[in-house]
Amino acid sequence: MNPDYYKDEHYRTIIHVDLDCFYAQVEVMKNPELKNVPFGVQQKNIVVTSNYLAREFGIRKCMLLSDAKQMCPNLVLVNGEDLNDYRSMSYKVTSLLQKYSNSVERLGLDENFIDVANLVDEKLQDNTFQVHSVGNIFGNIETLCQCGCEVRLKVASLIAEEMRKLIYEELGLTSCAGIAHNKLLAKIVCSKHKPNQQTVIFPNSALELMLSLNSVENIPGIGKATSEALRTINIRTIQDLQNIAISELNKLFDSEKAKFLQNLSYGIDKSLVKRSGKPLSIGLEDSCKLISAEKEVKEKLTELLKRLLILVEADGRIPKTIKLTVRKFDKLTKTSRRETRQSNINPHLFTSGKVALMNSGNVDKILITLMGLFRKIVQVRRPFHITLLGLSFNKFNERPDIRRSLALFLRKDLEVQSITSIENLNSNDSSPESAAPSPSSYRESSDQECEPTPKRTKLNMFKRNLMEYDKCESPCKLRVQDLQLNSEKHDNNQNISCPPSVDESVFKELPLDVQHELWSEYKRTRNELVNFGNRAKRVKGNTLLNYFVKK
Ligand code: DGT
Ligand code: MG
Repeated sequence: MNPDYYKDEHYRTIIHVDLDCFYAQVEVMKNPELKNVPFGVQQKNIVVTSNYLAREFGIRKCMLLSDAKQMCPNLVLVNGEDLNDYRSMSYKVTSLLQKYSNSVERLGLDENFIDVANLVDEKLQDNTFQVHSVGNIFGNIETLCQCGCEVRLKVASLIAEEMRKLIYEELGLTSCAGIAHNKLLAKIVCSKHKPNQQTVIFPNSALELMLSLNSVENIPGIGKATSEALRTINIRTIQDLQNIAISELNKLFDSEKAKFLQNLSYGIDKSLVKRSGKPLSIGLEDSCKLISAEKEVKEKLTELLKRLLILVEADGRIPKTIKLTVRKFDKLTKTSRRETRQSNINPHLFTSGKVALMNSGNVDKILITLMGLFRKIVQVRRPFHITLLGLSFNKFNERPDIRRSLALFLRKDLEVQSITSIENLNSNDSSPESAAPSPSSYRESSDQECEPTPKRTKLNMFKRNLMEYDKCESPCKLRVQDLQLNSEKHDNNQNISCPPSVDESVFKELPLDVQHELWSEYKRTRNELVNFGNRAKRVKGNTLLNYFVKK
């Protein structure tokens, strides 16, 4: 093998994080009494995982319920068919890991690969950084490679320790980590010491690690079909796969796959950590006893939709399409067939308030769409039998940042109401920050929208705040003072209520400081009305309060 190939490959620095008995840990959070009893998480008649106490009795993942009960008669069982809590915790873990690298790849609900090569480079530039490794080391360390990979992997082991600590401190979950120069080795070595431990492997021990797997079906990346195909040419062990002539593998697989498989047996994996985005679709489906009436279909869809809205809420995006899946059962032929139909939905249904607490009117609107889709799939005037219903949202828009849209709303107003003043101010203001707004924005303004020019000092202050807003890296950094135009200073401890003209459900969702701002503005307007009656000037332009006034 070309030594340069190894050298380049060794540059990579990958951490694999796997949460310990994931579903079980989430269940303990919901019911701490489970902590000290052996328990399993059940889906249908299978124990999909168990806590480590139950594993001491021999309980293994995906064991039949009956076998598990025989092994451990005191085994407590928890239903784990609703994945909502697991899914939302899973995304929280990934978000924490994304603090360390842009390249985070999710695998299932409880595993993540993180490429930390850049972070390792950064740490190594700091001369005061003390390089050492933490946790377990797989294999022997007497013949370490001299290319520098050893130092990099040691630094990565320190980063892995920090990640696991963060996951524990922030979310209360313990995890394992594997550290290696590729994804394959990182994943395999991660499982060598469990639970709540981490293990690093240096490239010189790659072969030893692969041989420790015994059978090819234990290699991540080799599924059931591939291992069955390999068995037809008598390949069962890792050594079998290493020793077979590639021409033999080519009889079963294309040349790319044949090479890929043989590489795996040597611990070689060139695949990159693929950055995981948000899921392309968010969906749920439930198999059910025969449903033969439209009323029952509607009830089931209502239940599914409410559960799905909780997931959409956690995801944060605004759905644009909804898809219905139906499995029809034919009593004559005793066969089932799945069919799907999808439809656009109005994104405005999701734009105010909490999605999960969507008002019943909006839920009903979505249900009307769903029942329309259902009638396209099923001829409801004839007898029908449904054994599964599923719903998913598939296209999404990002939710706009409320502060950013507020600032843009107010900035437009500033441009409209103060063309002359800004020009005048600019000519007097020597501050380099105070560049004039672009002339094109003037042209868009219309005279009808103009209102009296605000006082010069306030305008000046507001303009400076907007300049600061422009300099913000992220709109989230916009402070509430930046939005304070003509508002009185408020005492943080004062009571605030929702102004009568504002939708209360929207108000409740706003950050506290924006609520303060709205309430202050409402009080100021109300006082003016009390003090000046009809002489009080109603502010028609883009004020914060007007932004939220019910249409
Ligand atoms: P660990 O990592 O050995 O400490 O234990 P877990 O429970 O984290 O197991 P893992 O990492 O293989 O899988 C993560 C979760 O995924 C696990 O808590 C339950 C679920 N799960 C695992 N295997 C299966 C399966 O074959 N079917 C189903 N439905 N769920 C599974
Ligand atoms: Mg796990």
